[in-house]
Amino acid sequence: MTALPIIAREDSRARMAERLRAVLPRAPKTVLLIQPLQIPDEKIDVAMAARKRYYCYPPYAIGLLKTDLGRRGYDVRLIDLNHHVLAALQDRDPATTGPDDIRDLWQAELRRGLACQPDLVGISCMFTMTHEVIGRMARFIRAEAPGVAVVAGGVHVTNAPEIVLNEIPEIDALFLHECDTVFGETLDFLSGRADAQVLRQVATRDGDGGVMLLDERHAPEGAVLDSAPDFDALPLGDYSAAGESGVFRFWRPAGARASASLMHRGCRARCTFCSVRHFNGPGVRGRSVGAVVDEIERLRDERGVTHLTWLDDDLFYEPDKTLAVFQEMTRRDLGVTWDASNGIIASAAAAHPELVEAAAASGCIGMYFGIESGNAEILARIRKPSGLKHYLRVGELMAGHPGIFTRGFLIIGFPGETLGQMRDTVRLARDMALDWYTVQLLTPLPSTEIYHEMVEAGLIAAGSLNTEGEGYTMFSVREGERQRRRETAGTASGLLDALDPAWVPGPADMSALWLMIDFEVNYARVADQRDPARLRKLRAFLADVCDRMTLDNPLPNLFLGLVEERLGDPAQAERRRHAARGFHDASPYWRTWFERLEVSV
Ligand code: B12
Ligand code: SF4
Repeated sequence: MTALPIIAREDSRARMAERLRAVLPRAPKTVLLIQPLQIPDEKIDVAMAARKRYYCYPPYAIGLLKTDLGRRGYDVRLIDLNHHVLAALQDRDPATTGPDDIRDLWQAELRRGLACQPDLVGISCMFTMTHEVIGRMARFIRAEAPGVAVVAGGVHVTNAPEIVLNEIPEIDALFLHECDTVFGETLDFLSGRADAQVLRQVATRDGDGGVMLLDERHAPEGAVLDSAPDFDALPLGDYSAAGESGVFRFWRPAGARASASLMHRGCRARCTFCSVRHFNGPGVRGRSVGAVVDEIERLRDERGVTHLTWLDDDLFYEPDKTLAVFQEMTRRDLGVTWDASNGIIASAAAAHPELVEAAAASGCIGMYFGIESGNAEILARIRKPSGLKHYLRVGELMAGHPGIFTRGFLIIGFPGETLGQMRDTVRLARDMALDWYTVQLLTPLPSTEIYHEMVEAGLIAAGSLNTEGEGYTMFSVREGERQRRRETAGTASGLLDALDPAWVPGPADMSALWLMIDFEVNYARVADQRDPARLRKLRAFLADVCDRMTLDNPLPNLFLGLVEERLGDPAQAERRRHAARGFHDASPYWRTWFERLEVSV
């Protein structure tokens, strides 16, 4: 996969104006905005969809665009193909539903959307792994409605505009970075209501085989940021019945209806593996307290939402304002629970225990912390905004809030990372003692510093999206799912035979390492746990893993058996152990691993 060179990263508005007039409609009136399916048809497992394992977030981005375009007088329709397909799959028989049926589902819904005869279709593309999907959608739109212009916006197209324009000829132009007003201003320009001065954050082909791009930025602030998304007739209150909104389903009140909200844009940090700084620019911009809490109240009253996940990258930025939001939620007695599935910066939580206190009082039931590594040298190299002492402090702090389920993100496989450094991560995770950890393999995202570093080191190819294969590739759903495919294939490596701390494992060693580290930071700790409050959290989590997330995995069943026994339920304990024995005996993969991990079933 090669990127087109950007021939003219030019600031000539006149030329851009001319090109946009050539490829986009004059005086557009009706605009169709699409949240795409987030996984390609053939990668969707229907049984997993029915267990609500795929993400199903409200389409916040296109909701905001509709608010702005509506104010400007455009007729805007929204369709959410991701929700549409996932909701439809809840009632399908996995044995008889295949990729063709999934394709038929999104195509029928897209055809229904096109019936409004839009002048322009806008596709949202957040993720690099959605690249292929948006290509298919653009081709379908071109075939169904040949005269209609197609544009796209979002994080992926911002990170890799030349690759998108090169590989998806059906997309006419791209909108980069945050487009709360930029998209509307461009439509106003096309309609003759604004002059070319408004053009920015837009890319298109230059007509000579290259790409032209106006990258002058305008980051939304103030009243624009305070706007709430207009979700039109989308059935927001039903989204969590079709998939995941936030990752704490097992700890939310039963029957909760989950949605999302946003307090801040951007992040104070600039971790080398993360694309937030490139996308949102430096600094953090926050909404006003009233705008945030009013939005939540309306979601509850008008859409029946009872649980929220924050979309923020830096929720605890502006401690006073964040505190005021939590206090206002408590004062209004909203009765809405919430989680921070995206992660909180540990040093911010450590410096502001009052925020954690107020969070708990305002309905927080789950927090993730971005930890990544337990090795000080790696943390400095990746520019993590927290250090080991912050992590340990957060561990102590959160132990005082047993109602909040705490999780930590860990990453292994940084360039040059040794086994000894990974062991530091295991040690830190154990000392920090959060409730559970998610271990991920490093994914080099286009536009990030680590991506360029790895290209220079020859670890990945320049211009590659790394969406497929066994090396440094994207997570399609969760790393656990990729692991499950390996289990089925029965490929355990002989990694445990080579335990030199100075050894730098390569991509081929990562699947075995992932399993070992997951075992060490999570399951091995269950055996030491005797505190009833912690055990109840583990029971809720592990039951969700066994009954919804991975149905025939002996490890969580075995440890859930232990938890049930400690909580005084011998019948459940035996049921889980029996299941664990069955899954273990049926799988050569797990028999090998149980032996290596020295676990007896
Ligand atoms: C919430 C979130 C999620 C949610 C989903 C949100 C959704 N709507 O579907 C969930 C939990 C599902 C998720 C999952 C993942 N995520 Co995520 N996520 C985010 C996060 C934190 C916020 C996104 C958001 O809602 N922002 C708020 C809204 C208002 O902004 P916006 O969506 O960007 O929209 C604006 C512009 O993009 C633009 N725009 C958007 N669409 C369109 C369309 C048109 C036509 C136009 C004109 C403009 C436009 O205008 C909008 C208004 O300003 C971002 C970080 C970030 N700051 O972007 C990471 C981020 C997008 N995620 C990222 C990653 C890596 C992942 C995962 C791979 C994580 C993992 N390891 O599993 C998965 C991938 C899921 C998959 N499909 O396989 C990366 C993506 C990088 C990349 N190149 O792919 C980001 C950037 C974070 C990072 N660390 O770098 N994520
Ligand atoms: S703290 Fe999180 S969101 Fe901020 S730059 Fe680092 S990884 Fe990205």
